[in-house]
Amino acid sequence: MINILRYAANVRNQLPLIWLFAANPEDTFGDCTEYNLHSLISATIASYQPSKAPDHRIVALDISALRSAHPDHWMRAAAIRTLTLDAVAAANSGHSGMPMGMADVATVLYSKHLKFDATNPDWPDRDRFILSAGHGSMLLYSLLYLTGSPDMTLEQVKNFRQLGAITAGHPEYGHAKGIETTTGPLGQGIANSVGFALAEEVLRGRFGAKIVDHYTYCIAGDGCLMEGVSQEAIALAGRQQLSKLIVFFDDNGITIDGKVEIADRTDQMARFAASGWNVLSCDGHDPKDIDRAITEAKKSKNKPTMIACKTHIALGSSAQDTAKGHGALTSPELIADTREAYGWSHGAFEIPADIKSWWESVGARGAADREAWEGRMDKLSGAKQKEFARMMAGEAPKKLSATIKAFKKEMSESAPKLATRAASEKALGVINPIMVETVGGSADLTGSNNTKTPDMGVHTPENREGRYIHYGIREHGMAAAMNGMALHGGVRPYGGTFMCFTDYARGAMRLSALMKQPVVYVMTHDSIGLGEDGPTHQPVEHLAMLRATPNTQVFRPADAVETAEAWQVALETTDQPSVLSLTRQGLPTVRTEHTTKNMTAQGAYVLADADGKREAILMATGSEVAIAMAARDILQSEGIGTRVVSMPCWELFEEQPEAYRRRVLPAGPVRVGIEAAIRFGWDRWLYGERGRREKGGFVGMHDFGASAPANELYEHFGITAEAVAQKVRDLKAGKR
Ligand SMILES: Cc1ncc(C[n+]2csc(CCOP(=O)(O)OP(=O)(O)O)c2C)c(N)n1
Ligand SMILES: [Mg+2]
Repeated sequence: MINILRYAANVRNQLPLIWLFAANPEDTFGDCTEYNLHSLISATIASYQPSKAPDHRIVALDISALRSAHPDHWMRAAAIRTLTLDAVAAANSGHSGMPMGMADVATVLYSKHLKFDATNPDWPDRDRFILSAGHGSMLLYSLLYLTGSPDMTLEQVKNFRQLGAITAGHPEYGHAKGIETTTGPLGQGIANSVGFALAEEVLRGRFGAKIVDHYTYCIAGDGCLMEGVSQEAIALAGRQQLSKLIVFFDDNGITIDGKVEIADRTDQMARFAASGWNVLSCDGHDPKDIDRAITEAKKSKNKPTMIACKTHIALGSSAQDTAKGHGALTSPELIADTREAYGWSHGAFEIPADIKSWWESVGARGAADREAWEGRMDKLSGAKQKEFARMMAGEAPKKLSATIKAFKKEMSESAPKLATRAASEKALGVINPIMVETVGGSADLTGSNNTKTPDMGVHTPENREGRYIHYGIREHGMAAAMNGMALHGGVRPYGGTFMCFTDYARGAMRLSALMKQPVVYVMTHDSIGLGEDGPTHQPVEHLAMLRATPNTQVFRPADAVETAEAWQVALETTDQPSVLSLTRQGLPTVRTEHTTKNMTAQGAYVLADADGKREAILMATGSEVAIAMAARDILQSEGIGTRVVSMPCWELFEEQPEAYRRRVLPAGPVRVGIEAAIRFGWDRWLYGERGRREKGGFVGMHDFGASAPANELYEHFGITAEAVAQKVRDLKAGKR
């Protein structure tokens, strides 16, 4: 009983509100007399301790005490703080407070722990540093400039947030080496870092600790930890016991709207601990305490570590500890006062030579480690060295092409009736054994997504060589982890869920595209063809959304042959993600004549040409290609010459030369697009590409689906061969 009351009091974390769970207290409290109950409540109230420690930030910070406690450290960290103030002032925009608050942690991390070599920023066995709180980009740019990273000149820092500069508002992968991932959408970086750490484990499993042995460090703020994706990432990292992942929580108690308290009172340390993490805390402005915490974190054997760093946002300025400190501090008086508080008498963007050279020595510290690593690499057999280099470069093995050709031949000859999700599994069955860098997985739909092949082994702490990851029901976390894996290099991640739940993964899928990462999304159950699970599970707008996303290739293969071709293109691609939109329901083989050429690589092609005068062109994708073929039979029997164009990948077709596109889609015939999805996007092929408005029609979905057997749904929504034939007749008769 008393425990119930204590629990109620503590959960509420305030003077106890005591809830009685039944109208009649005796129902709940058994033989408690009124007196007993009263004294129990009194005892509980008396023993109640608020679980939250008083916020030390309320106490004014004595900056001069910080300065004098560690004078050298202070000035080195102040270099980050003042560069941030100067760059934000020059841009008249940006975020000053986070770098000012985390400068001490970053200084200790870079100078005492981070294994990196500033002049060789892409050395494979470097520690990774992920700035999840991407709005604090000036922290990263300052560190790269100070340590002597070749790309990050002072000129670039001065051009913070300007067109063409590598110092974008938020760190963008590809702008400068040392920016390990694109961050800014909060929560993505911490979720990427789980992928980085997973890739490291998989590669260590394959090549051993002499070749792959580094840490992944990540700075995440209150915002990152509030985003849902962080929970998916934290839980996955805890389960996988990623002990080489160390997350610094910038525990400053402030976000844009004010104190964190206005929206959240999560005990973050308890939360991480509950997900299987090692949790530590430190005073984020005391270099000794920071060093202690990192040293301790690195000893963790089977748990990732979170270090809650108590910090003050916009440290040393009049905006310290306030929401104002989050954003751009541009007032000249504030900047002057802050510099004075720091004891910094140098001009804007001016770093005294002794401080710069100290930072450069930090940047050079890792050269010996790198050389030692290169020595160990040289001792590997030539074949292993080649394999490592190929995998890190993201090159598919030469054997892939021949393997796919043989598979296609077999499929064309046996012409199975197969769902494309099952065809995908069959294709993976021949791909995975020869492409050992693939790391597959699913968000708890392995049996439905058909993503696992027997050779892979399940990745667990006990089996680091395993290449299959059970991501749990965490689509967003899976996608973000796959980004991290792809960015780490050396592995080729693919992962599955139901196509409808691309929505749940969307935040990270967009970043795969923006960062040009060749992640493969295996999205099955891709239309009303999934049947009885109904409209909640039947995607209708998702193809349009994915096709609207720049730098993403969306494949909707029609049969086992196209599925294998799509896999080949996806795995040979190095600079964009691929989405495979696959069916639940069985489909006939439409490519019954073997071609060695990868037809899907052209995006669209003539599958069956018109007999006689060409009067109609039917364009279809995926499961609707077979419907188009059946419609062609009807139309040909009526003497209407009909061509069927299979369009497994619009993006690739768009890239074809005009002459090829004209050959596939010549002017003249009526055109019908057929796809069990909404029409959005189809007008380009119906009206564009030499098409005409009065000669184009669409057979597909116009609204959400319904729960029923698939065949009935196709009839109900009018996606049938007869409906297509009728559309052609109508268009030919001038009816639209
Ligand atoms: C997904 C997402 N939502 C919203 C934002 C806008 N935003 C940028 S920073 C921020 C507040 C973050 O607070 P915190 O992580 O505590 O950073 P601090 O203020 O401590 O620097 C918000 C809401 C964003 N960048 N990403
Ligand atoms: Mg904060």
